[in-house]
Amino acid sequence: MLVLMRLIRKAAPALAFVAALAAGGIAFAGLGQPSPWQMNFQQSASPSMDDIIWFHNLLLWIIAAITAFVLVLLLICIVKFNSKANPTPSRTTHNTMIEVAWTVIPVIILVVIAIPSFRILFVQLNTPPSDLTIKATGNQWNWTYTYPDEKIEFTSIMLTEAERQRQNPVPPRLLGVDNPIVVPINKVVRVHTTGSDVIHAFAVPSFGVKIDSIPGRLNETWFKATREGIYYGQCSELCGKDHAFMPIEVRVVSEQAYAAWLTEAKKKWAMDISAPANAVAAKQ
Ligand SMILES: [Cu+2]
Repeated sequence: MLVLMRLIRKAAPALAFVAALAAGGIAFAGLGQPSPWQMNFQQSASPSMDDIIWFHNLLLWIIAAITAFVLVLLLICIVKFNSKANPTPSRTTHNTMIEVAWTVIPVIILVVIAIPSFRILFVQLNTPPSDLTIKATGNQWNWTYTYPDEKIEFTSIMLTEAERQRQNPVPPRLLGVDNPIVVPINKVVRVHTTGSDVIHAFAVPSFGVKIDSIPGRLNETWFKATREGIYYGQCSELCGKDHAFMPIEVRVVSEQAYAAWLTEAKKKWAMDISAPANAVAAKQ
């Protein structure tokens, strides 16, 4: 008994560490970007990601309980029913009660998983009335962002190492871009995405957003950022040699800061709206 107590006391810091990790790994998960020794998702900055993290944790408990249960059954078999402990095995082949239980209980578990799963999927795929729309076009190997209502369009390219070092604060390696997306806080942003050449994917972990950008198709997703800050994502579909070098950067700012950015952006990146309309008219 004494030995056991001593062992527990020695293992206490390690157990506390594991418990801290199990409690969500908050200390190890960055907001808007990955962090060293990260054990869990990036922190959430949108209702969708809150749902995903909640569902993930629910599944973790269910999986842990099933695994522990199976382990206990195995140990009972090994200890109680080995050939030494139980030399004459039972000849039982049927037990109606157990057979009904092992069919019904898994079905109940699957229903418990399916109900929140479908609800979350529906929320993700059903865009609420949006405050602004951004179209993200994946190119080999950068992103073009269009704000159709504001008539602006610009291309976003990853910073080189030298450019990155000149920034203040220095953005994480391979994630900083020259022209980030800027969105206001607490507004529903509808994202339309497509590819101009091959399949890319628009993904920002802290918003719980990941959707393929397919040439000739317009996919839609949405997010509502609830915390100001800088959020990074990456193209998440293998799209060629520089697939790893077309990051996504989203800055969530106050409404005033967004309005100020928009004024500047309209000067720099006003779309030539007459050109595409004329081109279509000429073809018809
Ligand atoms: Cu890509």
